[in-house]
Amino acid sequence: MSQKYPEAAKIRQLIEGSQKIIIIQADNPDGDSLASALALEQILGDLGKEPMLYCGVDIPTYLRYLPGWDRVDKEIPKQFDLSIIVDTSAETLLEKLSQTNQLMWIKSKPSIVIDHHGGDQRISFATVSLDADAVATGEALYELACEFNWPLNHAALHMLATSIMADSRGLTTDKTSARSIHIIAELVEKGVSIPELEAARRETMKRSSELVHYKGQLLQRVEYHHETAIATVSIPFDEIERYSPQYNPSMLVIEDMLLTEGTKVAIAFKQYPDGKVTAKIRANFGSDIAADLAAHFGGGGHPYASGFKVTESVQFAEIKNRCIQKATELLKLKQS
Ligand SMILES: [Mn+2]
Repeated sequence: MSQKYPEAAKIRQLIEGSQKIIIIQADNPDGDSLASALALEQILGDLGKEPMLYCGVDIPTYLRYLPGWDRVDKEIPKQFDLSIIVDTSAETLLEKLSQTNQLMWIKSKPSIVIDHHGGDQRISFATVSLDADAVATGEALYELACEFNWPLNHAALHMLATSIMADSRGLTTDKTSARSIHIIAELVEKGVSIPELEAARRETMKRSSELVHYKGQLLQRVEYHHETAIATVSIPFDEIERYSPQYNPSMLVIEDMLLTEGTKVAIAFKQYPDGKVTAKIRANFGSDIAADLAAHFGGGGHPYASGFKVTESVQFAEIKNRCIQKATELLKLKQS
């Protein structure tokens, strides 16, 4: 038996001694957390256990192509023997559990954490925490499955591959190791079809023909400032009303705006009838001004993705000009 993870023996012992097992995703579910939770559900089921799935927030629509997403519940069952928290080591991401007083129940039973984030954070009440050096939680789960000779049915194999492909962005990220690629190869040998996985994912990216045409209109209206350093687009309220139920108009074009040669920052403004203006900001690698730009207007976010909202009665043109000015200033500071 390999000794990849020193925590493995304890994990096995806890699972073997439990019947009802609740699998917990944090309040920011993604492709890795959901697919690894669903893989674990299959494995535990085949081991004769009774797995249940929990997540404090709704599973985002872009993940609903994964069969089984609708088994994820927002309530912790009254009775369970063990919890397994996947894909997080941050207690702050379990806020929904503490808000609803369900965290007490989790703390009253043994808890396993299976994660791969590699930071200093640990979930304080965990009985055992595995923070694997792996590109995805699915990779760590696969290693455990091999070590324990866990059964892997087709659905489990499919979900493990989905999890690894999601977090490694198709085996292209920094943390993708030779082992990650080997595991994908092994999963393919066991019957997983990567084209099938990709086709299912792409299906969720498809949009109505109306939205495709609208995206074209938005792209036509992109304005560039300071050569092409800053790209902006403005979305009036009638378009918000018409298209938002299908898709967020800003998100239709903002990534394409960032793909313009020379563009460092992309800003999508939305105009509301009461004078409110919102801005979504995205920045390209090396131009990490998004958080500072948003903060200047009372908003917030990350260095490469942020947003703000202005409700004071200022003309839209004025807000837009000030935003472009501030962005120019911040970009200049970056260069100096
Ligand atoms: Mn992950």
